[in-house]
Amino acid sequence: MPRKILVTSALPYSNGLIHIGHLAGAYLPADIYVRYQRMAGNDVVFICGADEHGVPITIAAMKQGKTPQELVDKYYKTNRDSFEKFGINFNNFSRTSLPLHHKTSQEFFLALHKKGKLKEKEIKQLFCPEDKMYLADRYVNGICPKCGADDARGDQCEKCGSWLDPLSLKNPKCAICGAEPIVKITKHWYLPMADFQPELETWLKQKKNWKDNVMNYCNGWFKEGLRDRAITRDLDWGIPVPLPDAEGKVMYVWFDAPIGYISSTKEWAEKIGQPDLWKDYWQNPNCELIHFIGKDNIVFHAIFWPATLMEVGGYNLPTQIPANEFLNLEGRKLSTSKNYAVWLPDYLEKFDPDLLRYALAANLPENKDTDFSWKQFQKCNNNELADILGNFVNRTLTFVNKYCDGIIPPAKNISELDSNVLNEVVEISAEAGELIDSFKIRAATAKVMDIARAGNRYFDSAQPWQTRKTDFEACQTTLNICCRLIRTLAICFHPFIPFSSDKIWTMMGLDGNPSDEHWQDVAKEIDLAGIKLGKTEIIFKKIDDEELQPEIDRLEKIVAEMEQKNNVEGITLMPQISFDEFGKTDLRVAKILTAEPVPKTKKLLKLSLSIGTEKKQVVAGIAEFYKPEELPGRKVILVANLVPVKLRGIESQGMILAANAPDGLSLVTVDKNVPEGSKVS
Ligand code: B3M
Ligand code: ZN
Repeated sequence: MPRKILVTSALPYSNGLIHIGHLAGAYLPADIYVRYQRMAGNDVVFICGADEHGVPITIAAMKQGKTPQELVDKYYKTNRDSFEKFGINFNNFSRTSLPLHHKTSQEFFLALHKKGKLKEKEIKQLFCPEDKMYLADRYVNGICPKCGADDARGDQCEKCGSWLDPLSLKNPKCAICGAEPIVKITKHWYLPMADFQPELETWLKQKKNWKDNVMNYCNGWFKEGLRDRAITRDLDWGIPVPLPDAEGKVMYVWFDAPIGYISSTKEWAEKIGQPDLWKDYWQNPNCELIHFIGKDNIVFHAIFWPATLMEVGGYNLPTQIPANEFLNLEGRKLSTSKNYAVWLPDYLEKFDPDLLRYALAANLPENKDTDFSWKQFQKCNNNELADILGNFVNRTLTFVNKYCDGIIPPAKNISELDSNVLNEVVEISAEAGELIDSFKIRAATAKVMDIARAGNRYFDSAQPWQTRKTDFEACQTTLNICCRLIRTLAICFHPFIPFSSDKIWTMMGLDGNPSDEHWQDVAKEIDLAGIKLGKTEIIFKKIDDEELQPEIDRLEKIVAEMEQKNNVEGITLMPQISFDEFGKTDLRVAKILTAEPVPKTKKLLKLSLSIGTEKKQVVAGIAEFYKPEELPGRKVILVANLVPVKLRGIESQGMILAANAPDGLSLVTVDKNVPEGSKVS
């Protein structure tokens, strides 16, 4: 029985271009999965679209001097085109500004409202007297009430990772004009998440094969207890709240965005002339729902979205959420604002899509953050695609052209060596399929390359260059088998490098397309004898250092600029203090005993430290730069006499010193072996 599967990739905001981090997180793995499932005979619909609402859009529009509509129109087209050129094979790439999506979202909102699932609350909110608007989310900046960082946004502090209430910001300023906001009363609608928590927990507990990152994250939220979540905003860009007393209110972007998966499916069904078919993917309990996302979207997909679906009722809940970790670039975090990224349109102007598809697939951040570097990209191309896969195809087809007039020769007597390799690749391809099916796409990539390795080994052992002279029939058999292996390779590589797999297929003179073949039939006994090869060429050319140097240079220049900027900024010293004032700070050498993540935050670690006779507990914003397991045993500098504060409900009894490096924090440590508790002055 074929499975029915609806696959989604996170809807990218229409406020910027697609970069390699996006690709590795939510798009490439989904595309590989989808292509494989189709070849495995399953019924798959692959849905995406542009996320066109919310403050990320309006702020970007303002910065670029455009209206939100102009901005989203621009990025919708560019992003849709680059996905297509990169071979991301969506059935539909919709947009959330479409009337169909507005209608669907309003139906969701009304359904919740009618069922009495929404809470209405009058709340205080910041309002800019100059711009005459409420300052939702990122429209206000100020000092973080938790860690004191001076550039916290209304919704979140980047420094300590806390989710904030804009009213709690100290010294708040309008992000548009810098004016000091006033407080006004406004009404909003909330999802009472605490009411939904028991049902959500029960549902999530049944998910036995979900990834640890997703489960841990959700359990962290549950442990703290879910709280009311506002799903409306006072903005003029977004989906109007469909209630009579809701003038000027729109839906919060994270309320409407996931509904975009449904409206995109509806749009697809309409486009193919079967307007009701979407129901078969959303309301038929036999359909699996799989959301591919990056780790920053976990809470929205694994908690808020399922809650919405449950409370509205009648829809399938996510079957799987294979969230990926982050991809770094040349050892540093990507930064879109600093242009430190590899942008898809730029890449596609210079290189083939398949090379990046392969390099990323071989290095997906499935269980931990991984790093993309141009050197690794070059290695993947030169040492694997060209030297292993390309070499096997090339040497085989060259022999067929040279010694068999370009016609695949017959296999007469199959030896043990021949049948062994045929059996071996059947096994490898089955294993690769299982790996993809269980979202281990990185391992699957290595597996399919093993088929080409097996091919090369076989070619070397069978020595057709010898048998050509001594036993031509044996030589023909070898080449026949090699051609079968190439057919298998074209099929198995199709999900990963579809353009090259099509090319190989055509070079082999085969009819149709490798994607029309069944994965299970890779080793079907088809005798290719008699088929005339198509025009052959080298599929993967080596990339030399000179070709990559401009890319490496571009990134190094950005790093240098970031460092320079840091240096220049660092020169503005703070006001002078006296010796006495400094002397009040009790700095001590402290040994880290344990370190663990703080639930529901990305940035905080809870540390316990020893200063000799005493232990201290500190909550430090270093989780993005240090893994908990690498910390115990390290000696750091502790500000030991700070008044304790509570961060995320956890007492922090001091602060550890760290330097602000351009790509993150670097802990200050001691040079020699100093006993813990030693005074630092
Ligand atoms: N646009 C956030 C992001 O691009 C958001 C995803 C929506 S998925 C429903 O990270
Ligand atoms: Zn303002």
